[in-house]
Amino acid sequence: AMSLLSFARLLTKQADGVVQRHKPAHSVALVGAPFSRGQKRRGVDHGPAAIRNAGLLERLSGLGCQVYDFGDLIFTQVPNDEVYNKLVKYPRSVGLASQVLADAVSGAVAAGHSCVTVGGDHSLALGSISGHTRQYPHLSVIWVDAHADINTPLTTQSGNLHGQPVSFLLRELQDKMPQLPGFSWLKPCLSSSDIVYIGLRDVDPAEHYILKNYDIQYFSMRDIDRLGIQKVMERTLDHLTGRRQSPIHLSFDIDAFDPSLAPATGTPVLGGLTYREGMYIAEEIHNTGLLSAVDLVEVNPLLVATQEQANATASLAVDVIATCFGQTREGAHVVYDDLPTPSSPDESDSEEQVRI
Ligand SMILES: [Mn+2]
Repeated sequence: AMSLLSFARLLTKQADGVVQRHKPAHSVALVGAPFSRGQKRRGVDHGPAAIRNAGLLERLSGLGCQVYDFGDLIFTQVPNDEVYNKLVKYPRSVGLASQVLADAVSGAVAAGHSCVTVGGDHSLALGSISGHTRQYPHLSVIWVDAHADINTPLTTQSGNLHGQPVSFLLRELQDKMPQLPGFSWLKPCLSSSDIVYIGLRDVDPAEHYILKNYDIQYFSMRDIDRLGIQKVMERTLDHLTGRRQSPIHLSFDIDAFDPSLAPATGTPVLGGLTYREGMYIAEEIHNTGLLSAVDLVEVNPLLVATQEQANATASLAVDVIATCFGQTREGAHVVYDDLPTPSSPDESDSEEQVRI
């Protein structure tokens, strides 16, 4: 049932004073992607439930969004999913899950929705970005993360595919990519100038080589310290939308935030985004009017000492998504065109007289 507040926000007054329902600001498809095989730690498949329990649907409805909940995808276990090259883990499972998600995101965007994918680990971005580009071949990707996730299967040290999705997506890297079992469906769909990173602070040597040699725009935490988040967002959006106004895909890893704010995640790194920097990023992306899909990944409610820490991390994820769809810190007014005035001037006169 719609809350009174959300109903009130759907109402607006026309110039002639007639109150009528107006078209919601966004129609949002919500896709749960409880997938964990892109990494080793257990629990990240509980991310979608944690984020739902933190009130995601209610918050989006409260903003006037029409939310279509696609539920949680079901990922089938691929039997005998042996490591590739003695290192890369669960290639067939990651490949299949991403294929399933690509179909879901593509379908949601084709139906006219903005698509929110809640994970699950970051290997899912293979699927969400591939699916998104089926509808919009030219995307701008903003990747907010402590890590660059751009190792290739031949440079990875951990073997975890959640540290590699970007390498599969970039056209320029394809001569460095081996054919992984389970990935034959995947076509590279981004150019290195289509992506900007924000929040980096734990980058492997091979990843740093790729960022530098393939001319990929990134803003590390040091850059945020140096420039401030306002300039970082200005430059990010100039870089991506300066030439053409492509739809934006935001891939937001909760580990971009400082671990004091987002402790429930698999690979926390000290010195991350503040709450205010995170909200500013999401506000600026909303303000472009170009946001078309969001991934919110790596919330792992099992990796914390207390339930409060898990709840705080999931609430932070909800704040990011809500801000992407129009929640503001300065407030907003849809229902007011005017302030209430005292109904009768005589009444206030008579009160005045009584006081005298
Ligand atoms: Mn990541």
